Amino acid sequence: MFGSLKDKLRGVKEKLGLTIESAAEAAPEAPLPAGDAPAPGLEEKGMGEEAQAPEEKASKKKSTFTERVRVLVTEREVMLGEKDVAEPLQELEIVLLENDVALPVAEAIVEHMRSDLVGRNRKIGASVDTLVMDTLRRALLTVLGEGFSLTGYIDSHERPVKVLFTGVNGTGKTTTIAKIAQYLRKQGYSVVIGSGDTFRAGANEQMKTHADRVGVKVICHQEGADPSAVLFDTVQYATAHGVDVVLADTAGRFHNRANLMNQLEKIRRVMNPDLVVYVDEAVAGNDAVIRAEEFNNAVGTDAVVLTKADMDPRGGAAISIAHTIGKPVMFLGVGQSYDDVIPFRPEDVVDELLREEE
Ligand SMILES: Nc1nc2c(ncn2[C@@H]2O[C@H](COP(=O)(O)OP(=O)(O)OP(=O)(O)O)[C@@H](O)[C@H]2O)c(=O)[nH]1
Ligand SMILES: [Mg+2]
Repeated sequence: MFGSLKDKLRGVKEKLGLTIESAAEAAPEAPLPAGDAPAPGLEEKGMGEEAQAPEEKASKKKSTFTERVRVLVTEREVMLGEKDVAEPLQELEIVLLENDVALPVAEAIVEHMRSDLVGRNRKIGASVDTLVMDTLRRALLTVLGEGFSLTGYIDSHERPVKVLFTGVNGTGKTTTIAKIAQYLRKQGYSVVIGSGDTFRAGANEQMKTHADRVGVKVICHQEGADPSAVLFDTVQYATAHGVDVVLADTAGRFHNRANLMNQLEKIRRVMNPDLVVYVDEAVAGNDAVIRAEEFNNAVGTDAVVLTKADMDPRGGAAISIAHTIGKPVMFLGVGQSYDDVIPFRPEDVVDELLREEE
């Protein structure tokens, strides 16, 4: 998962680390006594040059550090200027964009890193790596949002909790429903599935096969029936039998197909879902982000599932989608078996992205 981005991030981390190291090394030869260091505030206002002791100024390599670094070395404390970090951060932005991170999200990450690194005294201590990793980690976490715990939601809401799955064709809605059904059953919740794709030939059979394999009841009508009616019946069944969760499948559709979007609107009215979940594939990168936004505008979205993350070396959609549409990612699909679904926990995703060994 996200192999290409991980590799590239490793390069950026190294470069940023080297930049910080060289900023520290280029400081005056003899460390200043702590009391003689110019105050950080002066540096931020660009007054450091004037405030600097003449001997310190003389010992600096002018070509490298004019208006560039206000480096103070006091037990390896370093103060970084805008220009110190400009090049590695530009490189980071390019790496993010090349890996399908949406432009505003890449900018937000870079901006967060810049404000985190620049203009403050940094005790780099033994490990520049740690400084770089921590900064990158914080920047990624700000755009990944908080995630969404489905079980937490179920526990705090009246049952049955009704979850409606939407999205374009072939992205993994039906498979995801089977995976989530299995996940919820393993956590002790009872589940019923509504086979709301009455449009595509063979969709009922596909859903039934999945449901049988994960041991969950499925409510079906005939092909061509009104999906609202199927899902209404599914909710009735869940209420009558004390079932905890309704998972409602729908036919794949594009947001610009007015009749199909109206049908989805009717489904919403009739089954009154607690959560509308948008499913798309991580491998679609920016397209997934754009489509998610369109669905969110057209029928609303409460949470997102990104499938096929196992086949996505870039990770751009996973990083961008929550920040772009303002709705959390709930699960990642990571393979073809029923256990291949993992709750989206931003900390785990960042760990994966910054993990050193393959
Ligand atoms: N590698 C991988 N494949 C997946 C994942 N999720 C779904 N798939 C595959 O994607 C294909 C489409 O999955 P479906 O569940 O039928 O997709 P759908 O959105 O219901 O499709 P329509 O009902 O036609 O719109 C199947 O071959 C799935 O096995 C995943 O997380 N990883
Ligand atoms: Mg389907």
